Amino acid sequence: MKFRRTLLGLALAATALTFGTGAMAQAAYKPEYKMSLVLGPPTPWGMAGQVWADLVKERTAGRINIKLFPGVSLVQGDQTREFSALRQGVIDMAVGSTINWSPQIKELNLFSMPFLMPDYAAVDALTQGEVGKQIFATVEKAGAVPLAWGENGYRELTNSKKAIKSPDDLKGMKIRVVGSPLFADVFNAFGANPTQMSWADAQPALSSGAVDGQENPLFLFTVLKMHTVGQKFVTTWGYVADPLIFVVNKEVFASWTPADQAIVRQAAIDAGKQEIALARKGLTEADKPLLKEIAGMGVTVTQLTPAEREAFVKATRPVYAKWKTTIGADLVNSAEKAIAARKK
Ligand code: X2X
Repeated sequence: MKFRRTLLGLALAATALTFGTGAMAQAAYKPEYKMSLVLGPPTPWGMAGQVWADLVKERTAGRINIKLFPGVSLVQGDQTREFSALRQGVIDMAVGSTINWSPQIKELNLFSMPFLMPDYAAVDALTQGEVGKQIFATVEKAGAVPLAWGENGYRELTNSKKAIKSPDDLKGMKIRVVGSPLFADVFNAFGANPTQMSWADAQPALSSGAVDGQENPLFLFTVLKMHTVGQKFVTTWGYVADPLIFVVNKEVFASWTPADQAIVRQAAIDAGKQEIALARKGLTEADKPLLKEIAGMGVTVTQLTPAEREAFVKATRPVYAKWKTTIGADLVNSAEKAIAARKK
């Protein structure tokens, strides 16, 4: 009898222990995780976040619940503080642009180097190759867990004044820029008047005419109907494209089981692939339907000839040389080599 009681006691203790550890592991999971984004759905960027969150919820059977905070609302719209907030744990996870994190991670300026990436194959040669791995190692060292690449896209020039065909056409024009001083250097090289401001401030500045123009991927032009805030001219010059990076705060990532970590990582990769296709829609087909759609809004769309484009490239060479040193010549050289070797 005594023996049986002891056995029963042991069994009960073991049960308590099992439940105990279970409860502890569960307690480490937050009921909800905060995901920061600049642009929400229906933009490709916003869809990247939405698809990632949905896949994670489904594949973890609701163990990991993610809420989207577009408009970088967790940092009051100040997008260049997003990475610091992520590192500090104010933000649990994010899909963020390399431009917005480049004030904290100088290597991310690589993608903002003027005219470095002439086409989508060049973008892929970087993000999907060795350079991409190096960049992820740098992000990891900076204090976050990078999981996958997405894409904001080629940033085309829009303005309210005139068709831009040469650097001279930009003289004196007030252009909104964001991110690191690299962008100010680029627009100063054209003799323009760049002003650094967040996306939240850019929209009223465009409406009121406080700035004449801006640069952003063209899906944003159609989603926001930028022609209604006076942006009547678009120049496709393909000077830079900003990738997006899916990241998770280090402590948050470490709090998940290896199986859940793998799920979150794979969901980011899957969402990233879907999102990149969406970001390129209308721009990779031969007749570029997105440009037609914009022209249909009564907007003058200027596509530069190779010779016209070359004038912009030339004007920015000193900026390129200066920033090559800041970013790290080795990394920039690797990027140049990867692009030269790309499959078109
Ligand atoms: O602010 C911008 O221009 C945007 C939305 O493209 C970024 O967050 C980099």
